Amino acid sequence: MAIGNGKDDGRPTWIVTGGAGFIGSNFVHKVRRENRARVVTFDLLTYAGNRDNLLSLEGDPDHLFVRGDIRDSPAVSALLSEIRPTGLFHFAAESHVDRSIENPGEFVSTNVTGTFVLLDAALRYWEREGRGKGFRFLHVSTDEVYGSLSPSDPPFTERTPYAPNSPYAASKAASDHLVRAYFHTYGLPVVTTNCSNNYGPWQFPEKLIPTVILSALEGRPIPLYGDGENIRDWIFVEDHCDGVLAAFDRGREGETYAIGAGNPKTNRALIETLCKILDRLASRTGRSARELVTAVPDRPGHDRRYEIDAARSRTELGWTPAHSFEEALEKTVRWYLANRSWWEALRARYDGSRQGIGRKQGEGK
Ligand code: NAD
Ligand code: TDX
Repeated sequence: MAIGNGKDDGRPTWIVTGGAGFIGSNFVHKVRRENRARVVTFDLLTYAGNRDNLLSLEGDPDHLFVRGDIRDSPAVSALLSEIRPTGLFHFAAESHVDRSIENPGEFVSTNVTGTFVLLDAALRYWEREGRGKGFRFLHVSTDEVYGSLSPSDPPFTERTPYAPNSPYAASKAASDHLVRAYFHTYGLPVVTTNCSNNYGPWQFPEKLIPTVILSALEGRPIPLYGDGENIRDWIFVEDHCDGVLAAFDRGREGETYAIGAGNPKTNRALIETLCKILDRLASRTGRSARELVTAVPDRPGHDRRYEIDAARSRTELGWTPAHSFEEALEKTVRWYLANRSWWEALRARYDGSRQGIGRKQGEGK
């Protein structure tokens, strides 16, 4: 397993789990674009992982793709021994709430057991030689671990008690607790980030924003869950990646950092904004995409409101989001318009029905 033409010129090498997924691939591209480190992407390529997300890195001698499972302890240990990284960025997860409702076991297995296996292998590596290299374990988590806010509650901070409501959120909360325990018990240098809802290029079309964009482009119904008044706090994926890097560089060991860009929107308002952008950039019929919005039964246990207070990240990490919501949303729509072949290949592989795009045609219900 060689990276960087096998030369050790003292530059850092990082392992990125889940680097073929949505946020992970944006992160890998950013790190390589800015030449911050050599990168080894370690990814199982589940339905959500896609080699095409890293296509432009083919031929980059400072990027290596390794297909593997974070639950495979011998494989993870061998990877650490061979790569000898100074950082491990843990993005790999089962990430879609609707799927966690249908199939919670997969979430416990990947998000809880997978994180445990990584932590345990990282601890052995750190005790052996990682300590001397200044090794850090950066755990990427979510604001969903804090549960749901009522209209009068202040936004989430790092001090908000955990109250996960979906199997996805509970599995991420469990992984956060294991990360914390490995710091407090063994001293493993960990930092955790808890971020709000991301949007941007390479997001798998089961999540809300790509669902709206692709449904509008294909003239399919745009599914709006429940009364459409649930609130999510939106952040452009590159701003999240900057926050992860800031936490790795400047975060205090054992600490958690809430990351959010201060854009809380109801789903109805967000879809309205997207439809306006789509009508302007991509209307083929002269009819508004708004006509496609269709109320569908609500998600069970659907959290009402998320919102992040990112004051600690701003003050301690010196991090601040660089993108405005409206501009980055339009940039995202333009990306999906310019990268039809990327999502058409996914459409061909997977059924695009509600909650089912990740299921191969003919599979499941
Ligand atoms: P994603 O579903 O797009 O990608 C997940 C990646 O992990 C895929 O490439 C998949 O192949 C890989 N993977 C899954 N199981 C694996 C295993 N057992 N071994 C190795 N690789 C495996 O997810 P995403 O939206 O990019 O989220 C990345 C991380 O960020 C997750 O930990 C998620 O909880 C967290 N997060 C996501 C958001 C968001 O809005 N999407 C917000 C906050 C935090
Ligand atoms: O078709 C849809 N219609 C709809 O109304 C979909 C897919 C979603 N929704 C609603 C449900 C949510 O209120 O939109 C909101 C956003 O839904 P998702 O895109 O599924 O995201 P969410 O459930 O909020 O979780 C996301 O943010 C936090 C990510 O999937 C998680 O990985 C991350 O941790």
